[in-house]
Amino acid sequence: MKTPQQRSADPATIALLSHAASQGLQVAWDRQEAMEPQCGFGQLGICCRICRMGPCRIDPFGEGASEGVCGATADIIAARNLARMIASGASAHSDHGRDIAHTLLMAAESQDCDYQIKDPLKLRALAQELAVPTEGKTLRQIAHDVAEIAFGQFGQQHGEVVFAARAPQDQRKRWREAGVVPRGVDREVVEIMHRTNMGVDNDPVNIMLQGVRAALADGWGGSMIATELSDVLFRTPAWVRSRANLGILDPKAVNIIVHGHEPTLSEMIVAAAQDPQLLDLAKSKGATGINLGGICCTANEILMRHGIPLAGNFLQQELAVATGVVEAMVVDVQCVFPALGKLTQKYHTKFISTSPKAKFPYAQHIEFQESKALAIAKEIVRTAIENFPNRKGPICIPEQSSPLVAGFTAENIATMLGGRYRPSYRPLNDAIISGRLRGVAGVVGCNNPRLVHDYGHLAMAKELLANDVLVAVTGCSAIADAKAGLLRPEAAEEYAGAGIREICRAVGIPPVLHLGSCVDNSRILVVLSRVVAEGGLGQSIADLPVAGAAPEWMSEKAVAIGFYVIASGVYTVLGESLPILGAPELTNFLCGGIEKLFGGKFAFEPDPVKAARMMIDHIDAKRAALHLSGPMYPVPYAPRTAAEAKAAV
Ligand code: NFS
Ligand code: SF4
Repeated sequence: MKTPQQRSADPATIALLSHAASQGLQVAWDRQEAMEPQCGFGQLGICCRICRMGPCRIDPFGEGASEGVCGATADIIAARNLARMIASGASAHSDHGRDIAHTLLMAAESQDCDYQIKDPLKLRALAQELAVPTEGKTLRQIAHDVAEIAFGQFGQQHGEVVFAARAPQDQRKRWREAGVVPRGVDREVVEIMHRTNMGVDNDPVNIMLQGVRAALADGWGGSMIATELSDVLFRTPAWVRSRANLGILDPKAVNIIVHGHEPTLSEMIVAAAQDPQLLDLAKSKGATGINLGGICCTANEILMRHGIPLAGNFLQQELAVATGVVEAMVVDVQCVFPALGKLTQKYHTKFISTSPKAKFPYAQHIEFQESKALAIAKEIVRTAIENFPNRKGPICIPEQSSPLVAGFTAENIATMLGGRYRPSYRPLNDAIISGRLRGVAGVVGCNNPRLVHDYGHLAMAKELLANDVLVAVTGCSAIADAKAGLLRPEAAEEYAGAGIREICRAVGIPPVLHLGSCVDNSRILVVLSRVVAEGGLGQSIADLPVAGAAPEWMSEKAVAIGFYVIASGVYTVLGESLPILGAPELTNFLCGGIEKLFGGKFAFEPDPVKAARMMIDHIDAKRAALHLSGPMYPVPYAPRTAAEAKAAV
C-alpha cells in the first residue's frame, strides 16, 4: 500500500489520509490500488461492447484476434470508444448550459422568480452580439430573447452555433474546410451516437472529425452558453479574496459542503445560508454560524462570485466527510462519488442529492426545482442545521488553508491590464511580443488516484512560472494551485521568472490566474480570440505562443475539453494518455496529423515537469515562427535556437 505522502502532494490531504486509514475507512486511493492491475485492453482502448456479437478485444501483441467479430480493427474500436467519451463529456457540460438557459428564461418570464438578472451590462452586451433588438424593451424582455436564442442552440439543426463567430476568422476557416463547424449542440452528440453504432462509421479519422465537431459544440456552444448566461444571472466574477483547503471547516459552526457543478443550486444555498432566521436557528443549536465550503466546480462558481472558500478538489470529497464536522454534503450533478453514500453512514453527515438526474445510494433526496429555489435551499440548510447536534466519532480538521485571489474573466483581464477607462489586451500582447512573457499556458482538469494527487498541477505550474510562462487555470487544477498558495500575488516572488514578477508587481495579480470552473474554459477560448484580434501575434489561435495541459485528467468532460482545445489551435499535453495507445493509426492522427487541420494536437506525458518543458518548446517554436525573440530575462529552461525549438515539436 502506498503511504499518504505517495498518494498526495497536499498536506491537508496527507493528514486526512492517515486519519482515514486509522479509522479503517476506504477512500478512492484504496479502491484504485485494489483495482490493480487495471485492465490492459481498456487502457489501450481496444475492447468493444458496442454490439452483442461481442464483447470483442484485440490482442495488442498481434498473437490473438486482430479484428472484432464484425471486422472492426483496433483503430476503429478505439476511435468509436473515444468519440463516445466526447459525446458524454460534451453532453454533461451542455446539459448544464441548457439548465442555465432554462433558469434565465424563468427569471425573464416571472417577476417573483428567486433568480434575478444580476448583470444587466453583460446581458446588454450579449444582446448586442446576438443581434437582439433592445430599443424600448425591458431588461426581462431582452433576457427572454437572449435565453430563447441560447436554448435554440441546443436543438439547432443547420447553420453554425452562434458563438463560433467569436473565434478568429482563420480558425473558423479551418473548421469549415474540415467540415466540423457544429450545427447544433444536441445534433452533434446524437450524430456521434449514430456513427458509432455497429456498422456505421468505420473510418477512424472520420469518426474523430465528428468527435471534434461535438467537442466544438461544447466549447463554443454548451459550455460558453453556461458561462455567459451564468454571468448574466449571477453576475460576471470580479477579483475576490478567499481561502482554500479543508482547514476552512469550522469546528464550532454548521458546515455545509456544496459539491457538483451547477450554480443554480449553489447560488441559492449561498443565499439561504445568510438567512437571519436560519442563522438564529443555527445559534439555537449551539453553533456559532453557518459555514459554507465548496468542492469541485460548483466551488469555483461560488468562489468566483461570492468569495465562498474552496474546501477542496475532486479527490478530497470523501476526506471532507472524514473530518467529522460536515453537517451536510449537498450535491447536484457530475464528479460525485457514489462511495459518499456508504461513507456518510459512518458519520452524522447528511448526504443530500438534489437533481432528478443524479440519485445516489444512501442519499436523502431533496429535489431542487428552480421555480421554488430559495425555499428548497432553505430546507436543505435547515436540514444541515438540525443535524449539528448529532456529531459523532472523532473530529479531524487539518490546519491548512491558503489565502487566494480569484475571479479572472475575459472582460476583467482587459481592464486589469489596460485600466478601467481603456480596457485592452494591448499590454498583454505587448508583454508577449517583447518576451517579458514567454507565453501563456492553460492548466486544467481533474485529479486521478492513478497519479499523485495535486502533484502534476503544482509541479507543472511551477515549472511554467519559473520560465516566464503565465498560467491560467480552471477546475480542480485551480483548486490544487489555490491550496498550495499559487493564487497569491506573492507567489510571483516565490516561483516566477523575472518577466512575470515585473508584471505581477506592476498590476498586483497572482502569477496563476483562476478563470473559474471547467465550463469556464470557454473564457480561455474568448481570451485567446481577443489576443488574436488585438493583433501582432498572427492570424489564428494556432499561431499564438500558448499551450494547454490536463496533468491529472480522469473525466470524459476533460476529453471533450481536450478536443475543442486542440481543434481551436492549442497544443495540449495530457498526463494520462487517451485510451488509444493500442490503435496506432488513431494515435498518429491525434498526436500528429490533426495539427495540419486545426493547428493543435495532443501529446501524452505523465511527468509534469517534462510535460511543462514540452509546452515551453512548443511556445518557443511559435515565438520563432512569429519572428519574436526569446524570453527577455534569463530562465532556467533555456530557450533553444529557433531551429531547435521547431525540431522539438
Ligand atoms: Ni472538471 Fe469540474 Fe474536477 Fe475534473 Fe470534475 S470537478 S467539471 S471534471 S474532477 S476538473
Ligand atoms: Fe465486436 Fe464489432 Fe460488435 Fe464491437 S461492434 S462488439 S467489435 S462485433
